[in-house]
Amino acid sequence: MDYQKLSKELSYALRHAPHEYELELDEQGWVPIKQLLLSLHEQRKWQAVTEEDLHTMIALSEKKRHEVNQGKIRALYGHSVPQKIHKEEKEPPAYLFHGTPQRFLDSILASGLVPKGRQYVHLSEDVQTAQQVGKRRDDHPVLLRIDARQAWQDGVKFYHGNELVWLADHVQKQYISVY
Ligand code: HQG
Repeated sequence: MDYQKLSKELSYALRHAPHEYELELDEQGWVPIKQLLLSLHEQRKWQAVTEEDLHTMIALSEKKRHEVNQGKIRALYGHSVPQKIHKEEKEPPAYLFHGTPQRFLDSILASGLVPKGRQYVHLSEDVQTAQQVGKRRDDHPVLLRIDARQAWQDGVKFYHGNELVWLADHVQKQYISVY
């Protein structure tokens, strides 16, 4: 079983295209594992996937992208579905980081961080993770530091993604500096 491929397929299904898989996300993004498996089994390459494989996939992944609980599974972040996925509000650490391609810098410093195609802005708890996120699109990404505590104190909402990923609706420019 190629667990990385399985993880990518599930991210696609649970973040972006549940309808293609005849899945309905609840308001926290959960779907019943039984339904997901039925849908996956329609594809030849996923005919043999079991619930156990989903656990193995999560355990083997270097990032916690998915979560299983009480017979259900969800993506923890990254959604672009039209229906807003409700995330738990949480006080952020003092600083959060964001890695982005050089070419986006001027626009970000002018209008802040906006969610673009996703439902939330994605922020990293540590510099290394932000660096990796930025490197997806630029070999020498810019690292931004977000004054999350100040923003929180000013009423900006932050939400928990996983242990390294934080989410926000919009981060205004006054909280952003080049790191
Ligand atoms: C940029 C992956 C211009 C923003 C990653 C980013 C992450 C602006 C891009 C997760 C802007 C959106 C999310 C503005 C933001 N002007 N550009 N005002 N505001 N941007 O992919 O944060 O591996 O939607 O800097 O690791 O790159 O798939 O967000 O470059 O955790 O699990 O607009 O996706 O996780 O890009 O990545 P994305 P992201 P997985």
